[in-house]
Amino acid sequence: MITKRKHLTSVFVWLLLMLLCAMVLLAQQEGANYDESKVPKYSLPDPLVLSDGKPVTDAQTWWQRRRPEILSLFEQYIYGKTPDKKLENMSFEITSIDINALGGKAVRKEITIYFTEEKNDLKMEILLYVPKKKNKPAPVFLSLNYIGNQCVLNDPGITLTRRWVHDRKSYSVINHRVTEASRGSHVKQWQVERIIDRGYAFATVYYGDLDPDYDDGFKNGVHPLFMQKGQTRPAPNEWGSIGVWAWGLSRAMDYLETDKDIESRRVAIIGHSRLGKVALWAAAQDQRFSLVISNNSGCGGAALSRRQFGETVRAINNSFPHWFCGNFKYYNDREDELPVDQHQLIALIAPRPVYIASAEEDLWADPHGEFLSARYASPVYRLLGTEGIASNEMPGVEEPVMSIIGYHIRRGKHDVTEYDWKQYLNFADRYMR
Ligand code: GTR
Repeated sequence: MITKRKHLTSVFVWLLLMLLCAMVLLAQQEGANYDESKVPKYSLPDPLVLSDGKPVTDAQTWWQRRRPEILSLFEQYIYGKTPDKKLENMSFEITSIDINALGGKAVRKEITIYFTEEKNDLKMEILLYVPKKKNKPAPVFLSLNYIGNQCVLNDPGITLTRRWVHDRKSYSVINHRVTEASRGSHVKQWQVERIIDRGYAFATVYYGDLDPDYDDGFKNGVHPLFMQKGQTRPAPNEWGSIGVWAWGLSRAMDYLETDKDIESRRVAIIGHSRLGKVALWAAAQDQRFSLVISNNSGCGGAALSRRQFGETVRAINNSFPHWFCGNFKYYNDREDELPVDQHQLIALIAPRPVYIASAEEDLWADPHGEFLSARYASPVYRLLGTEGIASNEMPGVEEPVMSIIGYHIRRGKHDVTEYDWKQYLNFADRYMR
């Protein structure tokens, strides 16, 4: 009887906490501006003007001077610098292979990358599906996922993650551990079978393998491996969690370069929402990624910060203090003082193909601000001999623009849908074949 009452009390406290969190989130979202006429006047830093005021008029000056300048501003003030240090004792091991996965259409492999010699918990698990119908190595879509590799397909052969995961409103996560019910719980968001049928391989890693997504003082992920003696947290200009997640994509790339089934000059990275921010930052730093897709990445991703539409710098830093570097917090309510804005993140990807996708009801991510980043990155693409985005105006709903900077806004909410994937595959067919 007493235990039952105790149980009820803890359920009640839990519900109350959830309600409070939801209220805080709603209050934040309610305070946000959703009115285009209230967007403050702003002027964007010009990607084609050097810090000494001189214009950039040729590709060489872009590559040798302006691009490094912009990259270092993003490192210093937004995402924090990724350490130059290499982990000397990193190794990988193929832990399982099934040559008849997906009803015989694909080979499934699981690969563990150990970050240290000890082969302890500092590791990440790559899940890879390669289409069997192919006469040469396959191009691949690589992505981080939110609740473990088992969520992408209902395949009993996938190792269930044993890590801490978010309770993302899901019956398949209990006390921050996934259950069997999480197998295939994100099958719609991933469309793995469609990807395989189109001749692409698919690779994914659980982002929690790299760093858990809560403010843990940077204790439980990869950060401590790179700290100096006596250092307990990253310096204000050193990487936050987004930086570590992006680093993980590059480590997955290191493996893909060794896999004979994969055409490693054709690796597309895709990320949704916070992981869309990660995909953009990864591609800005690592030019081995040949195509990037940002799905509803919003503030700190594709959306211009200066517009202060939907999520603001203050809101994102308050809710997710661990995502960006310490220096970024200075720009709470001071967006106009930022030394860079997000169109320059897109410019760092030039001239590689990049696709930015928004959703009509996802105002928190500022669809118009996401489109404008594509537009204002375009001069850099043009300097490098490509067209940039083919439309100066925001296109209508579900009228995708398929230029080298691609863009669409679809009906509906913050999510990755079948509609999105159809566009991404068309885009990849065009620029990655
Ligand atoms: C929101 C956050 C966004 C976005 C999103 C997500 O709460 O404010 O920046 O990244 O989470 O990742 O789902």
